[in-house]
Amino acid sequence: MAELGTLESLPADYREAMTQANVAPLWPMMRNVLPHDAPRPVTKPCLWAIDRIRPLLLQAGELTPIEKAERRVLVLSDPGRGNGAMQATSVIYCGLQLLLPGETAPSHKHTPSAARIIVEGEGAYTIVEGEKCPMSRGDVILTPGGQRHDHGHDGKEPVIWLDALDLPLFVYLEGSYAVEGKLQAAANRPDASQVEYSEAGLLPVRPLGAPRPAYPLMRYPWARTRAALDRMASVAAPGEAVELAFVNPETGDSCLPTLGFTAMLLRAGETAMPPLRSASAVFHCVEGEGVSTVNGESFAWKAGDTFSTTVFAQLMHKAGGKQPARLIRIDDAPLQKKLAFYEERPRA
Ligand code: 1HN
Repeated sequence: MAELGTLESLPADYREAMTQANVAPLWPMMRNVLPHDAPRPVTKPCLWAIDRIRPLLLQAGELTPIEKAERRVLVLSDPGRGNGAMQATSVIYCGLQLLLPGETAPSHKHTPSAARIIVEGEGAYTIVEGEKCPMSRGDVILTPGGQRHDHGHDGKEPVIWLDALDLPLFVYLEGSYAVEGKLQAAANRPDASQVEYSEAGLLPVRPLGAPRPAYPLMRYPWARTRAALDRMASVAAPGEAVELAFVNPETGDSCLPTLGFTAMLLRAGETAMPPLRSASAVFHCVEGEGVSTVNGESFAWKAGDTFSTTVFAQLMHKAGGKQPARLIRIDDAPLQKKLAFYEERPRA
């Protein structure tokens, strides 16, 4: 393939004239945006160990009252983009949020969509469009774009959760904003979606013509997810992946429009070598421990830890030898599928 011309090879007065005219030559920049054969990720894989971040988060609880924070969060900043980057990967924002007993985080709604994975503590809840969703470790709770939400805490211990949002996409689209509102009262049927969609394959019957809710299931309790993983593991062949997707039970689509969530189980000592995927991903370990290798770089993780992987990463996960490891994977595959370029390639 031909070498493309450089900027330096152009006469200085020509370059200056282009700058004055607010134009620039494409050819010196072309390979930056169209590398050959596969994207060149900006993202650098990273491990965010809960033991390192938890004390800082609790300290934030002392340093910054909730009234001064609105959301008390330490953002998981991609080292490839530099500290302060509000991105864990290209499309995925993640942060660890702390709510202390008695606190409330004010009500708002915004264009980006969110899901929370509860890391520790009991007694907190989030109210999403009137539906009160209790929070327990490992639960996945949705806050789809445009839906009002606030958080509260009736318990006795700090509660920490991992927020995942498609915020970077909305910022890029110049489409990110929030509308503030008053704290919500819980509706008369708390956690209703959880009750209505409690069994796979069984859906509530609605009158003819009644609209199907866009987001029928708001909370995926860990107890159910864990039991489903364990049932799968009991029939899966050794080495066969045990992974379940969090989906909209009415349509089978991903639970949020742009971000996908799956729960995976690795049996004690088991190794998984997934295909190369065009989607970027963030993994959160709910139970157990293990090691993941991302393009040859090793990250040892345990319950509460979170790590990121790049697009088309060579991945290997290995669970510790004592107990199964249970992880939740967040990725941007649903967005890539909507844009019709999601791809999987066999491992080299
Ligand atoms: C947000 O609304 C929450 O509601 C958490 O808890 C983190 C990060 C950026 C933008 C909105 C929440 C957020 C956020």
